[in-house]
Amino acid sequence: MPESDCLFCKIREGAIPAKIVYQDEHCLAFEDINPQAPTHVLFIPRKHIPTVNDLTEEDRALVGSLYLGAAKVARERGHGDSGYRVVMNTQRDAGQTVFHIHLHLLAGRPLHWPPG
Ligand code: IU
Repeated sequence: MPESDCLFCKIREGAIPAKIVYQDEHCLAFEDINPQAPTHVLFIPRKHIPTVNDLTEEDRALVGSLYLGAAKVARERGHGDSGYRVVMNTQRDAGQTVFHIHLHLLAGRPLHWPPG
């Protein structure tokens, strides 16, 4: 899919509205439109990267920003001690539906393991 057709690139550009809750040099985060838990936030890199398979050495700082951002928002919302999950679905069998990598932050209820 070309970047111009990417839903999350359009959110990054402000062309599609989203409730932005975090931003830094490398990434931004917004509320998931179909939340699966009381906290369900998606952290995306500003750079268009379709799947985890497409990460390169130059993306190390970017990946770190996704996790640091998720931990910050989780702590701010009071989930630091009770717990939260960060997960990045990759390709069809894992349920990836949007091909611009995104780290899900899920919290606010007991999260079962393994996920379905
Ligand atoms: P997945 O890991 O690719 O399955 O996650 C995609 C997520 O993007 C999913 O949780 C959707 O609810 C979410 N989402 C969104 O927040 N806004 C949208 O316009 C669309 C999907 I389409």
